[in-house]
Amino acid sequence: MTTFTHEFDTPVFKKKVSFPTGIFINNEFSAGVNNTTIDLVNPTTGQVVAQVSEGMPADVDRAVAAARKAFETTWGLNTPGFDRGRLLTRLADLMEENMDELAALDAFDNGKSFMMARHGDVPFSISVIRYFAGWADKNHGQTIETTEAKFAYTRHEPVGVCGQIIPWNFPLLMMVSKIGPALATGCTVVLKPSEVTPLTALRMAQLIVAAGFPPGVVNIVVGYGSTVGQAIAEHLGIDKVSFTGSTVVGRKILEASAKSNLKKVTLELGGKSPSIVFDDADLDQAVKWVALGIFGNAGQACVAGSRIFIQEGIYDKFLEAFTKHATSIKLGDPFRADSQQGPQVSQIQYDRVMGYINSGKEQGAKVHTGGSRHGNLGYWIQPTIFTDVRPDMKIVREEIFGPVGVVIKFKDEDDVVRQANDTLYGLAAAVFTKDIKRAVETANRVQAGTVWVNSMMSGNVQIPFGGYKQSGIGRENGEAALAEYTNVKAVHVNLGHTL
Ligand code: TXE
Repeated sequence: MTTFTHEFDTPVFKKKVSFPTGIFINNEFSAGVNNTTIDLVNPTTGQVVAQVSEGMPADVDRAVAAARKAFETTWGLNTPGFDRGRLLTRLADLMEENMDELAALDAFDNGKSFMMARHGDVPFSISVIRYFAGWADKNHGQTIETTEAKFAYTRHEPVGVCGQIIPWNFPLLMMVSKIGPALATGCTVVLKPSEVTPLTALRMAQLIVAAGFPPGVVNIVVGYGSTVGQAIAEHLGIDKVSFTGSTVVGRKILEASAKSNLKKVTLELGGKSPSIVFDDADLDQAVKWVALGIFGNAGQACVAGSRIFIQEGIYDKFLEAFTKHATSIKLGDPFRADSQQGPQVSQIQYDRVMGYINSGKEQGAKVHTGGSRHGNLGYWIQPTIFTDVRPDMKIVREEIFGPVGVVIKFKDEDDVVRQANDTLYGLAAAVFTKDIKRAVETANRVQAGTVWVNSMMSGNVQIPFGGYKQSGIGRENGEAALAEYTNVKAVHVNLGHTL
């Protein structure tokens, strides 16, 4: 079986880290049925740095059997919500004790800045587990008045065994956003991390054991989408699948559900979110938020504000300040304290993003800044701004998922709302203005699951998150997430009404 061992000796984190990287079933690690491995590549250098065990559909079968048994014996309705919450709280405590290590693993696997992971992704992830720990004994049904001859009530029962398929852009955060509500409501889990960034999930497996979760409650099968992911989506023993990733794969998941057992499906998919800057906005603040919105996490965020709409009165001034900001972003080793942008996650993603940059150039858009590779090693791309774009260009219509924004001029509210909504997606939007009426009216008219006013990318676990249109189905975070993991049962008790 494979193990990850690495001596971190960096300016921000020094420690030897070692843990098993096998298939995690019934609280134990083992090799996959095929005994094959997946290479992990460090995106800052392009070098292979570790191996993890590769799962196969037969490993998914093993994991589903373990999850089913746990659901029917030690978890689900067998463990009171209060106790489920206590275990989740213990898990959050253990995560807190290991914050640096979790941040280091996310940075190592994904290429994101250690400092940003340590002060952003990891504390947010801990808050997710704590928040759902709190819900575990509070997700009540209702009593419902009908007639005096009937007593009716509802119960929120766990859906059962949940398949959870996550991507590589926020490895830890994606994992906890899925397991948090599942475990709080009493579901058991078969999780497939991205084959590109499985390390934090596997380290979390150890913390899950240490927290005291019974065997089979959480199972983790690392593997490729076409094998393990597809097997989860098609599995007859899985009651619900929750997926975050591309819209293309989201469609396949829905199709697999339809063709197998009509398992419940929630999808968090892509976006092409608008950032809208009105001419009365605080320019300095707007520039910083808009830049965070498109260059944060190297542009690898589903909510990235990749279409930047600027009102004509401040277009030139904004573009000048925005360009200055973009060129000042420090690309560097994720383990240096001052690095602001890391590499793209993989060769595939690098090629995909560069393909979009080239298509923008070919279709006649102007590269205002950036547009090229950064350095000679790994998968680094300069922060890139396109201007002179047309609505039909690929870089305006499709999700690029890299540090590449298009800047578009607009006239007034009607004009920008029409352009902002001219997309298949509807994940997020940001509006910058000092005029509260304009802010609220625009927020109401934009078709998106999240709208930020005078900020961008700021999330809280208390607030529901999800997409309109082809950005997804269902909600994560907030109370809304609980409904995605429960069935509502209505019980009618006859108190004397005779036939
Ligand atoms: O995504 P995939 P990729 C978007 C973004 C990016 C593009 C491609 O635009 O450029 O998708 O990225 C698993 N059945 N997003 O190729 O393939 C896969 O193993 C079941 C947006 O990495 O969708 C991984 O675990 N599962 C997004 C997960 O799906 C399958 C985050 C996501 O990978 C599968 C990532 C299949 N047939 C990419 N094929 C966001 N919403 O944040 C793959 N997978």
